[in-house]
Amino acid sequence: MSNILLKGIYPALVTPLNDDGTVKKESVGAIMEHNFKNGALGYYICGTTGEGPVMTLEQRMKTAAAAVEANAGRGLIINHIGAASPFDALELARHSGEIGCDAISSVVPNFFYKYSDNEILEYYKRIADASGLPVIAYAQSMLAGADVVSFMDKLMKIDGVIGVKFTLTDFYSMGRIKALNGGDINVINGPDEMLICGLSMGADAGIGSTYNVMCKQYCALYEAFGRGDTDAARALQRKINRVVEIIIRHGVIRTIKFMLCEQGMDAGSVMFPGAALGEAEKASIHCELDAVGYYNEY
Ligand code: MN9
Repeated sequence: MSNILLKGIYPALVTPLNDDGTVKKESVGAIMEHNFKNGALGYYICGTTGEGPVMTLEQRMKTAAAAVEANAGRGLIINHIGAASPFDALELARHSGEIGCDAISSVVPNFFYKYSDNEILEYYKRIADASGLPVIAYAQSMLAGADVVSFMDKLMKIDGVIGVKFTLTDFYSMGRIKALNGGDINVINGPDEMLICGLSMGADAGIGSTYNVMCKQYCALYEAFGRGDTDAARALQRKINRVVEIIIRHGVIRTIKFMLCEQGMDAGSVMFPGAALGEAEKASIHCELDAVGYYNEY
């Protein structure tokens, strides 16, 4: 039986927060509803975009519960549970299984210590057992420079591990990872501005921050690529990247939250110590987005 679980476009959901850090439950539902309408097949929650690593366990559990409830079985909810303390990660893993998430994901431990491959493998084994759910590794900057292909080869031998969200830009390694396990491995593209590159090297799906605000365009790109229309896929990637460039320049999470607010979804503030956008910068973002046609042509 194939283990390929993800096929298509999954926004890395921003976490809508009040200024005091409490989760705006209605807004979680509103942002998910908006993106379901535009073709999302589920959500990756509490990752980098979702600010999970800087939220408290309570914030993270409330976000996950709100997402599972709003999802109502329609798509996949993938909960990123990586945390500074592995005990917190285990607790989040258990909670994900209890409340009915569909999969969990985690960065490798840890920001502060360099663990051996065997220690890291033990970590993934324990979060898989604690959750009882499929596990998707998250390869990002902490794995840059490591032999990510042989690491994934070892990781795929652990029961429950089904693939990797690959947020590195070494697409040669991505292609080699997709060849592991006879191709029966979920490889998910991380860098939104290079989705077409990931698909070219065999990625099954994409998870990304800017999908929150351009889901329809990303789904069209994914479909164009799937039917072999590379020219159309490239044109869509270029169009998307005009907006991505603006988002990156002004700060990814705060700018996406502002864009959602403009479209009637109250995505609220970013986590402390992230600063809010000032009124002048908001006006400038609006003008820049208008200039590339975001309000009419996306
Ligand atoms: O994994 C995100 N990567 C990080 C997804 O957050 C490190 C991407 O969606 C980026 O935010 C996006 C903009 O650079 O590609």
